Amino acid sequence: MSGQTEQETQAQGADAGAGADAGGIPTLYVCHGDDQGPRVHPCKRVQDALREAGIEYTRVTGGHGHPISFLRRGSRERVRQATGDVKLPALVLADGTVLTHSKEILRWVAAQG
Ligand SMILES: N[C@@H](CCC(=O)N[C@@H](CS)C(=O)NCC(=O)O)C(=O)O
Repeated sequence: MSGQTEQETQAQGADAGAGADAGGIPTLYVCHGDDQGPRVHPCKRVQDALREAGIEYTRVTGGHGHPISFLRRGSRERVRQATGDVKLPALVLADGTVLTHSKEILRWVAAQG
């Protein structure tokens, strides 16, 4: 299995975290598509990479993702509070560092080896 925790949290729910969780595990904010769909999907790509690298993370569904901004639905206020932006995917590291582009996240994952 993967190193992923089962602690999925809806970002708009009352218990959504504001960043990395208390245990120092990074928090990954993804769109509603999560890690389904084609490998080209950024939220899937970063989760595949995290799993392959054996890096544990907490997944938060941050919103209904869509490349066209006006087609996105729902508030992303919790994502903005946690990451300073509304882009998905975004990874918040234990030290509070925010990685907001899938390429940046993939670079960080590759550097953990
Ligand atoms: N170039 C960005 C694209 C990210 C992207 O397209 N994310 C999807 C969700 S996986 C999306 O719909 N983004 C717009 C959004 O945040 O709704 C990346 O690779 O991180």
